[in-house]
Amino acid sequence: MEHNTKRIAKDFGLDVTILGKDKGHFSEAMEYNVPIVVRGIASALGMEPKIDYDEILKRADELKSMLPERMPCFCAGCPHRATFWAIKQAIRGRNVVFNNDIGCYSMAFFPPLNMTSSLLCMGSSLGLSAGMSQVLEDDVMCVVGDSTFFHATLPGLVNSVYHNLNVTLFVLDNEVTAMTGQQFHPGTPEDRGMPEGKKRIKIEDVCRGIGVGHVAIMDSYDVKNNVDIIKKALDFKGPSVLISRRSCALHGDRIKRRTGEPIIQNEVNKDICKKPHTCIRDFYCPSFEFDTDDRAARILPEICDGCGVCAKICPFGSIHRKGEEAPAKEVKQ
Ligand SMILES: Cc1ncc(C[n+]2csc(CCOP(=O)(O)OP(=O)(O)O)c2C)c(N)n1
Repeated sequence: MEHNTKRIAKDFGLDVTILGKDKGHFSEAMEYNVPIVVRGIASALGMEPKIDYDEILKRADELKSMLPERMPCFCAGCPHRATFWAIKQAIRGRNVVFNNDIGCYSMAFFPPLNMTSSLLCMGSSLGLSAGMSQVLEDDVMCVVGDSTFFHATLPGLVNSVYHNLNVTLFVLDNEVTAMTGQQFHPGTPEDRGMPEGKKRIKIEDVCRGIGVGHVAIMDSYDVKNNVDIIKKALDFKGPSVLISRRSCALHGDRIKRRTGEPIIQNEVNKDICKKPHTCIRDFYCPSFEFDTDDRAARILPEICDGCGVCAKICPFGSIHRKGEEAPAKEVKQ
């Protein structure tokens, strides 16, 4: 922008000084924040900033240290959490390379999942996997979102089919471009808020059309069945695509609130809970709270979105939907 501004000024013969990165008022690299911008403007104008930002930042750091540390995590009800839970069970005992991509699912890189081997840039995961699959003995898998599939994964998929590579691609289809604010994309179903006049393109149709030999669709919340579906895809020789489908929890809940569909939350039955804390430590859903009095898990009604996946993964079946006695079917840990 700075160089173009200079070019335009030159074209119009303007005798103006243009200040910016070239003269060192702003840095060439890294993200900007308010103090950086204010200091840059002040230095360009030869002034001292009127606010002492160093003091404010020091104070903010002090306050930050008072908060308990927590890794960024998936929202309550996020289907990605359930998909990764199933993937974790399915790859147990296998040598796997798992390349990540850019979207909400990038968080699988962080604890407690620690599940992916690389995280580079949008669309990189299948390209990297395609290369790796030609030199590694391991199962090579990668994950993209539905938006990233259309935006930056198609060339890698064509390449994988053309060379018949042993890669498994997970497409986490949550209907929207969740991370950047739930925008629609070509795969958003027409009846889930897609603007009128747009035509949905189904991810499975694209994959089959390109010639992917093994394409399966999973319900992200159906953790138990998904473990077997994933194992089968990993055993398949050639490129395989697994589409894990469930609405982004925030998007889905917004539609439910609009249509009046009830959100039935879950609760922990403290008489059954043996306090393994799987739900807090491993499942890492923000709707769980640790009760410091009795060391049991508690579900916060203001956060729980009623997805019910916690009930499926609880090793003691101590979680159930409010108003129901029995938990959902247990899933082996
Ligand atoms: C080349 C590039 N374009 C755009 C972005 C901005 N961006 C970050 S995440 C994202 C979309 C993620 O959507 P999706 O893959 O569907 O995953 P979700 O967040 O829904 O799980 C975009 C467009 C980017 N990081 N890189």
